[in-house]
Amino acid sequence: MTSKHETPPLIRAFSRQVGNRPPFWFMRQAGRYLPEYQEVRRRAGSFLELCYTPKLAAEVTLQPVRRFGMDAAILFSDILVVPHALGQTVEFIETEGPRLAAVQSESDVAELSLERLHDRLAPVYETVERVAGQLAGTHTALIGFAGAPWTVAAYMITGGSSKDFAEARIFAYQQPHAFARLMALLVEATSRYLLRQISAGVHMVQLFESWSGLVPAEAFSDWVIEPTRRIVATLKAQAPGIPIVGFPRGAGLHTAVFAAEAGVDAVGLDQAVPLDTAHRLQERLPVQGNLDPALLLVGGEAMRRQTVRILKELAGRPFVFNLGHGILPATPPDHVAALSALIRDWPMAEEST
Ligand code: 1CP
Repeated sequence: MTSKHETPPLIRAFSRQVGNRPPFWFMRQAGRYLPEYQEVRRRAGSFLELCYTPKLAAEVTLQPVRRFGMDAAILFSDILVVPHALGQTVEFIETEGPRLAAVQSESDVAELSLERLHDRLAPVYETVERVAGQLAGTHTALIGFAGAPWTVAAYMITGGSSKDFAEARIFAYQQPHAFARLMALLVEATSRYLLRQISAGVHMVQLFESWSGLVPAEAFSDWVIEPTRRIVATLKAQAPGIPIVGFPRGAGLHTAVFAAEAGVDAVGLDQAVPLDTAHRLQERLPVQGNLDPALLLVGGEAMRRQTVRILKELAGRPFVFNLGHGILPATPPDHVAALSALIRDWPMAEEST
């Protein structure tokens, strides 16, 4: 326990402070790899029901922190609650993933509405309040999040997951006006949604641009950087001091431009980003990443070796340890415990290399 006014280590890292060891959390740290999650998930019935039941959502948000002692809890919800709150039909099918009533035309876009946004998302804000209340007085930060507009639009247009989201790109090229209208709506909805998460008590927010790797180079500025920049500008004006992390997964050569132009306070990196590139990016802003989730699943010496490499290269500058993407469902919880211990004990772990 600590005083209410002490800043959590995670938040200090985003104001470019470097502590003894970097703070850490893991994308998808709550979820199917944890037996205690499976138990609550069964009780909730459907996945969306779990997201919209504050007591249960708060419980699964806190489960990984209790077990592993990460420096942050991430709100348990999903990026697709925003389309749902805009009036689109969204379901999660057990073995298949999300299924949405695909947006196929400008009239489909016109049917979506901001009117009931906060109504429908009220349970999510209540989850934030509950978790923030339980974390008050601890060192653990609470992370809010949303999908970035391109990634959310890709699901909305495709009607579910996809390897390449070709339908979404085709829609953007064939119906540019409808696409622009959808993106503008998502910029507005996402800004409002994140501002409410902030007033309910999150300490920082992350924008997941999980599918930025599918955006053609010529469109990267219009589809990824500009919408993010607009959300960031609104948040900075209305909630200054709340760090914003952008995670442009798969952005490759565009990552540095994203870091320079999107206005985010820190950039999340996937495992394809070389560590020397990450190290150079730290001259401009804090970075977060980027252990391959497959190495966490494998565990042992291979996991340890790459973790030490990442820490040696990045921990001397503003840095938050994370994975390059979400925890895989088959990951043994023991490996998550071992990784957490390795980071927590840094730099002592270095001596045994
Ligand atoms: O219990 C279950 O069976 C559902 C599995 C599950 C879980 C645990 C889904 C379905 N979403 C979530 C939670 C979730 N989703 C969190 C919770 C907090 C945490 O990290 O612990 C977060 C941050 C997300 C964000 C999310 N959802 C993203 C962005 C991050 C990423 O993974 O790239 C995306 C793309 C989604 C969509 C989604 N939700 C769920 C599925 C199966 C999918 C589709 C993924 C795909 O297209 O491959």
